[in-house]
Amino acid sequence: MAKKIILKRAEVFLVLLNLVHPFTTSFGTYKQLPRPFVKITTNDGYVGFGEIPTLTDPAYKPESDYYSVLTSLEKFIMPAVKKHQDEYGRFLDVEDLRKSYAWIKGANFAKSGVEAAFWDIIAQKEHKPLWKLWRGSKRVFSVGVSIGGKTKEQVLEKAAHAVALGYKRLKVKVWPGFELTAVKSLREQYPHMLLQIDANSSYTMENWKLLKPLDQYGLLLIEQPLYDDDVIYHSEISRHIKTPICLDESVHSLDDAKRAVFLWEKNKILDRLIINIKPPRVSGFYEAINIARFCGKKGVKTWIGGMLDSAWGKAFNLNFNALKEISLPGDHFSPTGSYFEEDVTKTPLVSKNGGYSLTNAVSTGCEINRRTINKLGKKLFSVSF
Ligand code: OSB
Ligand code: MG
Repeated sequence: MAKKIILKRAEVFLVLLNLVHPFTTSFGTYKQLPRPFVKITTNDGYVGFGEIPTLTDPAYKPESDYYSVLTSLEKFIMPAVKKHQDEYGRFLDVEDLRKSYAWIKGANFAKSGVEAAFWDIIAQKEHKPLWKLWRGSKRVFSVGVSIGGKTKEQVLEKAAHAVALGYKRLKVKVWPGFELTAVKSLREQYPHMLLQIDANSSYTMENWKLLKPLDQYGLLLIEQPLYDDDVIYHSEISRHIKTPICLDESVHSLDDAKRAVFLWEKNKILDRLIINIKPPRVSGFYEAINIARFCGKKGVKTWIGGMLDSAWGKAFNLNFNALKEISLPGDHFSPTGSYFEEDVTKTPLVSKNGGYSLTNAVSTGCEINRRTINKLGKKLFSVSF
């Protein structure tokens, strides 16, 4: 068990990350991503970092933009954490931390950054890699990439790059009218590749039938075709599409995952449900682990989604991938080498032949470069305990 944690200081930085190649989804194209990083220092000298993989606007989900994350952190979450320490003098574990801000509705992205910094500290205190702390057992696994291109040519170019780098699974961003073009051209080029699509909520109950012809292309899954807050209509259209539906945006908690399983089970199509577990979307790794275990028990496949995270965030996700319940390759790497012109870790994460091997190094297994955080970032506020 973790020894108790007494906080000394919490700081929030906004780090400006520049993408090497623009990334396009159904909701927009991103080039530059300002990212909040939470830095926590304990009274016995441990320092933990947590990245909050926000975008510049709330087009993916409410509260996934950095403006709202910074407000939630400054006005509500940090004061709640401080109040807990003022009252009890310490934190016993991650559950204790989560209790301190449990009354705050939503703000999952913001909460996840504080929790990640806490996990980093606990792993260091216990001198363990995160994957061991989380009782993971798979040290080697395949990884995938997410391709966000505006045109067929851009998609094929990124895919060629990814395939040359050895990645084992391609996911491509689609929207109404682009689905067949993207899938057909990728399938022609790569008949045996694990292939899946992500619609990021761009279809409606009026046009979802555009997805039906995709059944003949042997896709692993169709990710979040409908509304970002919907589970019910997704379960309904899943009755008419053979390819499994994967939920991303609409799962915020273990309860949401349970509700989805309930509906797909009721329709007797549970083998058509897959869940993308994105830790920041569900408030952090604690909840993410519980979702993975629940889905594992139900036989529902899961994988780990990314948010164009820096190498620091990706390293947390790679450790999470060690859980035996995570059954499909995650979005862990950029299709074109590295996502950012300059990243925040001292050494880059390296995939060999489309796989990743976890080491016995403490915490994430890599070191954050504090000089880069200071160079690309600005300290916005801090709390002293
Ligand atoms: O829906 O998975 C998504 C990026 C930004 C917002 C939403 C999503 C994505 C990705 C990126 O697909 C995956 C990655 O980080 O490699
Ligand atoms: Mg997605």
